[in-house]
Amino acid sequence: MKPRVLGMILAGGQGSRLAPLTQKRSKPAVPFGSKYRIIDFAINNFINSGVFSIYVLTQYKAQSLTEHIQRGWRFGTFLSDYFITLVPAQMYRIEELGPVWYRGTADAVYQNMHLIDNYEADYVAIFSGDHIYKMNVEHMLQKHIETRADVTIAAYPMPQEQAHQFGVMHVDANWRVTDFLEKPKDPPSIPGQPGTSLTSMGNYIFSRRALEELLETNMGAGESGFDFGGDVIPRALSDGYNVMAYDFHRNPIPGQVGPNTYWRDVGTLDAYYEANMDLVSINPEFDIYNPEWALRTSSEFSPPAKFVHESDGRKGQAFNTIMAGGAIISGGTVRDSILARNVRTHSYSLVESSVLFEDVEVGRHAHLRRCIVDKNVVIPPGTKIGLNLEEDRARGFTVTDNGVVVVPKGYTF
Ligand code: ADQ
Ligand code: ADP
Repeated sequence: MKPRVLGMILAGGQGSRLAPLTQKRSKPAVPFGSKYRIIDFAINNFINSGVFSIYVLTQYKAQSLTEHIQRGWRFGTFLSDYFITLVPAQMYRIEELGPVWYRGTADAVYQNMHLIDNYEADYVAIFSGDHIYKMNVEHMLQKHIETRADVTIAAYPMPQEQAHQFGVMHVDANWRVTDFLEKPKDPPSIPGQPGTSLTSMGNYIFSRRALEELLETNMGAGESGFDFGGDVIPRALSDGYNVMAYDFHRNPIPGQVGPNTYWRDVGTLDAYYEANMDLVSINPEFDIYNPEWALRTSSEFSPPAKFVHESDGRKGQAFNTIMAGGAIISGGTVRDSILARNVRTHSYSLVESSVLFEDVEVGRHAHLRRCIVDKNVVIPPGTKIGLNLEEDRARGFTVTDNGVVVVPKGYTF
């Protein structure tokens, strides 16, 4: 019999370091790469790995995420094991716990243990909805089963100077986790690999019984805090559970040659911007065109994209750019940019190295460089953004450490 695997995506994070993009939506709902939302990558990882029973746990500012999932992600089948269902914080255990929202990642699962029971899961794959990557979850499950693990943690070797933002593990020669430190100030390196630390990707596979014991016995008895990284994993180690690390670099993706190395947290505006720019580089590190690992998203209606070349010589043109349906480049130039649905750029405008969200209009003679423009912004003719950062700060735009200018959703000039 095939094991029953339940997928749970943690999608409640505030993503405050991505503000203003997360002012009105949670991090997993932030648009990425023209057509996608960040959460789409996690959902595709499950679906492409044959995990079709998926709960998405939401909390903060979930409206945009809810609408995205409801519109776009439906299996439309009578098979009851095929579902993508939103699970908002709803105080399901109010009688026991009092009126509390999800107090952390592990609590989000703890408050929904009934879903795991009802599904009669053998394994529960609890994945973060915050990252851009491809991951074959089936392969990780195989390793979890082969090693008879109670918990398996996906592990990514990271430059040591960045590792303090993550959970950091020590493993033995068999990749058994011997120590786990959540966001240590001074992260240790991998023995024999100075300068590199083994970090947790925040993706876990639990055997059901271990998950129940760890959550019900410890958290339910008030013996543990509420996060997987800070509380449950260290607890699993001190209680003697078999905790294994899974080497992400050995994760095989159909249609992809070489080791799987691409995983981005996109937790800051600069990281988010760079990950977008990678997609329009000549040889992107992250391949969105691999037919063997389809990247689906909510398929909303939009008319075809269009380039307009006027008879007086005004050329609408784009280079090294990806754009979604409904975009019209009319007599202006776009370079090295990402355009979402229904973006309009007008004659004599120049858009360079920028990320434009849905329904952004760029007026005549406007010039944009290295900026992110959130949804529903009309940029008046002649406006310059990203050319004088002092002026951009004075307008109230966010300017990142690397000088990327972010225009918030619905901004009016
Ligand atoms: P953090 O980066 O601190 O560390 P965290 O804020 O705990 O991540 O969020 C993890 C995931 O859970 C995200 O997808 C987020 O959207 C979601 N989430 C957060 N709070 C939630 C809530 N209340 N309800 C539902 N979902 C919620 C974690 C681990 C580290 C690991 C990094 C990898 O603790 O050990 O290295 O992820 O990014
Ligand atoms: P996104 O910009 O992520 O695509 P939308 O603009 O489609 O999100 O908004 C999704 C939903 O979020 C809207 O239907 C609306 O109900 C809600 N929403 C957006 N902005 C606000 C706001 N400022 N206050 C309250 N609800 C909002």
